[in-house]
Amino acid sequence: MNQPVTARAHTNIALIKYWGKSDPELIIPQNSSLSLTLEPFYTDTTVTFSNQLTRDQVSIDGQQLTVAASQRVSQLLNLIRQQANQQNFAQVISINHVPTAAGLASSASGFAALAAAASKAAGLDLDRQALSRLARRGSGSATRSVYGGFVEWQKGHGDADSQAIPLQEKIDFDIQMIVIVLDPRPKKIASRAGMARVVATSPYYPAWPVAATKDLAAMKTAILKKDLNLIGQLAEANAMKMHATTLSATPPFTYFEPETLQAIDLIQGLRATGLSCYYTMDAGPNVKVICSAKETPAILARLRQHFPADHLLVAKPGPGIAYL
Ligand code: 2P0
Repeated sequence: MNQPVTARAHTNIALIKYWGKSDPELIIPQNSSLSLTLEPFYTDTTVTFSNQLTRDQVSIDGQQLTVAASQRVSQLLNLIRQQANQQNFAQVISINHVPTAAGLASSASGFAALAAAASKAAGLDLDRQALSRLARRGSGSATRSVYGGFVEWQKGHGDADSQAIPLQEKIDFDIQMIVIVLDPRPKKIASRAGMARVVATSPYYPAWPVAATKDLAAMKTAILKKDLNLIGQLAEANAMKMHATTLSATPPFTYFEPETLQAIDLIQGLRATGLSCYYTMDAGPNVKVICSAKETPAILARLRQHFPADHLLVAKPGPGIAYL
């Protein structure tokens, strides 16, 4: 039996979204994206290769997965086995440190932690760019979770250069997020299926990568200027452009729930009172508020009038992958 290796990766929220693939097999995106890694939400994954195993054994949060459910994990392990010339199956034990009600996707932190732990356990010594490309093969958003702080996933041209780069691992100005948990249930349409349907059927989709490319350039300037209001405005507008593509798909769909619109209305109202707060949303109904730590107490006080306190999760920027 080989030595167990444990890695920790934090989740990230995109300020400029990844939405749509040009190569679904290799997970090459149609547009580059930009995210903020978050400190309180992470996955710890331990991988051990062993010649005693007759198949990969995967457990998440104490639940043993079936062969079918662990297929995406085994696919990533197969890539690692090929690269490392490793014949053995693996035991994978993964624990998500995301509050149970958060309803935040764990595929970003999960596949980043798996790529880091499994590659090292298999005997590979990958640098972070190679790790980012490997994590990408598990899930697109995992590409960015290799790094902390502000991260850009450069779409590249193919497997060799579609990878993340750190823009600012240690952020030197005041920015964080408040996650408003509106619905912790699993999403109705998984992001993978949702974006595939949009790419295949929405007549508006071709406008998306063009708009996202412009938004990304503007966002990088806003980050350099440490301009929280501009970052928020750009993130909000970019998220809504992404969500506009779902309504124009066939059949149409939306990740919005009635409570999503209520939350958006509330944030717009808070902004009208002079607080710097902006919203973004991913492939689910929960709303993430972009704001400063300084104004978080005032924003939280208002949000608590409408949402239970344990559905409001404050998240500072977080670090990249670490071995434990
Ligand atoms: C993002 N999302 O940039 C975008 C915004 C959701 C909306 O990345 O198919 O689970 O595994 O590459 O990474 C979620 O999609 O999809 C996602 P796959 P993933 O964060």
